[in-house]
Amino acid sequence: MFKKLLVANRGTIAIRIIRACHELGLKTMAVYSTADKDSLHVRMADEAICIGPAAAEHSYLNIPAIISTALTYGADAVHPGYGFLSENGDFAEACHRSGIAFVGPRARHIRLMGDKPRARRIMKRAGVPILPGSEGTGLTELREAQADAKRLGYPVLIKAAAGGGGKGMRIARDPAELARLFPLARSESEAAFGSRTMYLEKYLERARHVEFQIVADNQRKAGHLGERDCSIQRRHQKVLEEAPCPVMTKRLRDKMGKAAVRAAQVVGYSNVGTVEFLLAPDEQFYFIEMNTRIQVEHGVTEMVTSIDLVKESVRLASGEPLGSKHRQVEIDGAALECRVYAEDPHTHLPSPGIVTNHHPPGGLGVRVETALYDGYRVPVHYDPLIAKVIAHADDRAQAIRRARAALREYLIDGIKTNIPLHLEILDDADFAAGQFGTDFLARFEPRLELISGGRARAS
Ligand code: MV4
Repeated sequence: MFKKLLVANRGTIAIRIIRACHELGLKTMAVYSTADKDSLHVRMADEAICIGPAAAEHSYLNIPAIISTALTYGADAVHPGYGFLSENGDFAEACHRSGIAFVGPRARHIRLMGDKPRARRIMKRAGVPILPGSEGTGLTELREAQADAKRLGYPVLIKAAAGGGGKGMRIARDPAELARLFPLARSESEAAFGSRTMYLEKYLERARHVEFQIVADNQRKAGHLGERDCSIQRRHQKVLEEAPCPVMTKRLRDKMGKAAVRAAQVVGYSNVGTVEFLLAPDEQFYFIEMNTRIQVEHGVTEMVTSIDLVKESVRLASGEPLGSKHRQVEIDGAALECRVYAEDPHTHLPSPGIVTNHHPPGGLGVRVETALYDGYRVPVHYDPLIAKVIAHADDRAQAIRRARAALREYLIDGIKTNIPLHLEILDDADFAAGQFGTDFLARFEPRLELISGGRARAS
């Protein structure tokens, strides 16, 4: 096992990683930007080093600064968390070349799954179902997209080959929309990923976003820890996730789980990872992408499996084999995660500032992951996710009640949050019935905004 682990992240996930390491008996080292000097992760780690200014590009994304900090202070492992450098093949390779263990898959697998058309090709060959879409390595020109759309039929989804998580994604319902949106999506991809390569997929409406948690060791042993339903997203930012998926059956879980494990095993994947599928109302499912990192929503899987995924990621990176209990797990009850964002609930604009009063909820089955404290200033420079409220109970109806009670109790003064949006979702009849898909918030939000008197926003 490692001796000292450098946490290459901030906020809630940095704290989560520090806790897991301390349980494993590892020393921890935080890195931080000047904007985060008063952050909780800096205090909680055994050591902390300032690596640059507020702009992430010069601090949390600064590969040479992080590698040299690890080498100087003798960290033998680095955990990237999610976001920032977590899916950067160059960073994983730089760690490896410096003799530092990267807690995650090998650089090759990060790069492979980061190339979405390539991942599609591999899955197709492995017999994992994919949606009809562009073949080959992707495309850059509108006329190529037009030819593919003609073959696929509308609506189509324009996706970035280097994308993921919905960035640079656009729905085109007819040729005019394709002509208008393709250049937009391509520019967005170029700005975000430095890549003009795109691909099309047939757009699947009213599907659910169901992702499987994968665990795999260095000896090609792999298993899954069940699924999460992440259909409730706003502009491709997840808002609420849950485990298990409300419409899942044992038979379907077994079938989708086998496909997810095959997806990981055909490439020889190691460490924790997530295989994303779209699940259609007819129970057909399609691979959309694989995420080669721990995810924000890992906590709901932890609650229903009692497996600490962050500890597992560290153990697997150190070369420990997958235990037999991780290859066939029981799903215990239901868990919901509400992502609390520092944003105006009506305009969805970020609401940074000083938290004058912070009192998180608690009690049986309530878990809060946050880096907030009284007097903390939420910086403007980073993601507005400030807390995750996770409720776990014997069944989904109880978990919803527990989440609702917890959110009502949550006191955060000084900044605006999306807690009112969560309370609306948790009170919704379709949500309670588990009857929702990826279009849920699009249908839902105008109603919220009328009730609360906010201005309607076109999306
Ligand atoms: C799709 C899709 C429908 N058809 N692909 C969004 C995030 C990214 N990882 C994949 N996503 C989707 N891909 C095809 N071919 C639906 C989603 C999707 C979604 C789309 C619109 C609004 C909300 C959504 C929530 C989850 C997934």
